[in-house]
Amino acid sequence: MIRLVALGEPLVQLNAVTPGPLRYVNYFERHIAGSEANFCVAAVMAGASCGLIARVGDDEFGKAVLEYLRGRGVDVSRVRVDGGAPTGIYFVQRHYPVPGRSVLVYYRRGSAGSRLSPEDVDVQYVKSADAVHSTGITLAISESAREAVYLAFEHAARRTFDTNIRPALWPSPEAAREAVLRALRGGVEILFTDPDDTRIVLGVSDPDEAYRRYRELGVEVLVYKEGARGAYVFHDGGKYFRRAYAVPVEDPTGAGDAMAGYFAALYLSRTPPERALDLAAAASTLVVTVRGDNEAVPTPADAERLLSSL
Ligand code: KDG
Repeated sequence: MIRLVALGEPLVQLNAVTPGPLRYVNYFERHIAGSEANFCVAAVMAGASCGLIARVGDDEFGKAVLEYLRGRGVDVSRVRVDGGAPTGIYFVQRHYPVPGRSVLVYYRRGSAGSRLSPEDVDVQYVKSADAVHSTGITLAISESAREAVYLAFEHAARRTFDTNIRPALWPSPEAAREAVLRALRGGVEILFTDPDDTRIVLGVSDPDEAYRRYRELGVEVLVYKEGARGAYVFHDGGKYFRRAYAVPVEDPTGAGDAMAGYFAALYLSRTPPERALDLAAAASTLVVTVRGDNEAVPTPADAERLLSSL
């Protein structure tokens, strides 16, 4: 079984039960999310093992994160409980101002998760994994978290990375660009990204041009997500496009993480990239049909059922 490790902040998500501006939303549904936690759940669903390196607060929400992720089969043995700061939370505003899209409103500055630091990186644990994953979110939340990612990447056998640039978390696009380019420097085997992030990182958004440029930076496999249109996988000089399925969208948050966790787990266990992308696209399709970032990630058999129903 492929063994993955991810670094990043797990968060409590308060998802608006009704669509529209948050100021008129009276009910929220609580979920456990955070990009790398979502990645781990998806990887486990796809048949890998995944451990999370993170911090949570010594509070009820921190307990909820640990119990939920443990229950989903994620190894939380390297999630440290930090009594000095609270577990981070965020709200999801749905279908407003753009129908079909969500807006994330963070209350996480100074959170326990953002205090992730190189001290939390158990080098032996990292070295024993087949691959280490992180995202631009972890690079953004604090300098110590960013250094933790660079340290883990230095010791990783293989690296996977999702640019996940959340403009609300960065002082400027240039800061994001610089941090992402540094993460790519040691050689990332699978890069997950999209046109918006690639415009920031490379100044281009055409998928073929993006592949050419990322390849020069050492990326072997590029998963280029074009949202509601579909996604490409580029590898060995070739490309394959998977059109997205048209489904009713409840909340697209977490779709990219489902695709990344699923794809990484399958590809690294030697599933051909085209097949891995088909199944990963099925996983991310199901995620957008519900609130919550990871509850609807399917088993491979259910992903297959969706693929064969189309
Ligand atoms: O990809 C989904 C994430 O954006 C969401 O779970 C919250 O981790 C999160 C973040 O920092 O945006």
